[in-house]
Amino acid sequence: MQRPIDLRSDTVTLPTEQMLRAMATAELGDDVYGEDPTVRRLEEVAAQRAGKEAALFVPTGTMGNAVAVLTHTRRGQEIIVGVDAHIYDAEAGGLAVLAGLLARPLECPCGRLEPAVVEAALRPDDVHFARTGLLCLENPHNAAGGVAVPATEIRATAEVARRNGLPVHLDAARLFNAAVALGVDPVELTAPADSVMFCLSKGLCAPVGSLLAGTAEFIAEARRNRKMLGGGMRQAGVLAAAGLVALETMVDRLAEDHANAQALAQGLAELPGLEVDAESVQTNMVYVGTGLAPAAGLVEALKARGVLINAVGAGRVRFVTHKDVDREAVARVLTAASEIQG
Ligand code: TLP
Repeated sequence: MQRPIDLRSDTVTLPTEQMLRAMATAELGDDVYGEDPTVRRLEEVAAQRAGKEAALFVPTGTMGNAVAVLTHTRRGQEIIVGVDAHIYDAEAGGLAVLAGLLARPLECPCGRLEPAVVEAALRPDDVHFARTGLLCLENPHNAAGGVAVPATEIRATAEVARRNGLPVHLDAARLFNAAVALGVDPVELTAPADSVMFCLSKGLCAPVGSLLAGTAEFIAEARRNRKMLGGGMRQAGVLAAAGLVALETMVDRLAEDHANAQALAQGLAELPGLEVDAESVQTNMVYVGTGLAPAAGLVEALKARGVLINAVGAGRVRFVTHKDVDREAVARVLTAASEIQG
């Protein structure tokens, strides 16, 4: 029996040999004392790649987002966010529980928060209202299909916040997927935001780790909030070492994952009973509607044929391509799916 083809997420990727070697030989110290040279190096490289003054290494994207909102806002404020943004929809209510925020979830068609819609959601200065404290954008937008939102559109939405003195946080868990898909430097996408979070542990294949980047002042305060959440790690250089290799070696190859996702989408679109918009697939995610058939049925039937995917609703599933899924694996997935749908 062959190993299953795991398309549940790009988070399932295993570290490369080069990462494991770097981890084994990393120079280490106690990072809470600021003495881990490998973490420091990663934070410097990450800040540079994100075009910000400073960066902070955090264990997960979820913690990076939580630290960001804690650092930008005060309890009782409102955060403007897309209704299906990860930070609102898939981070266990951290906005409310940890940061004491009210969410102002807005429709976000195709991963875009329209400037006029954001403008209309801003609270006037009135004692009845919570103060608007933060605008959060996501790019690529996961639930919208991994779509990469161009810099011009991010800038236009962020500009509304800027004009109104509101900080902007960008959840760019898959920042480099967006940059590769759009053919731009990541800095173009991050520039409109005050802070940005990106992950090393997804398509870049590091085992653990994300970065939060922003001004030096913001990151100094974020460091305190990370400690409060229990994210002050000691010899974290053992993880940062893999992150450095991820940034050095794994960014350009994301284009392969995108091409494989496109091939998968086109193949699935030909099968009866599946709803796929191959044209909208820009990065490494393929969301598929299962029509009237329950998504769980397709998940189980594919699992029986050695293909793992996730249901993301009663009638919707997600396939995610990554380093450990090559073109031959895509062909096997399509064969398995055609046996079921045929
Ligand atoms: N996303 C995971 C799941 O939680 C859905 C995945 O498999 O896609 N922001 C965005 C846009 C994300 O997609 C994710 C993870 C996170 C934040 C959180 O990152 P982690 O998993 O490191 O906490």
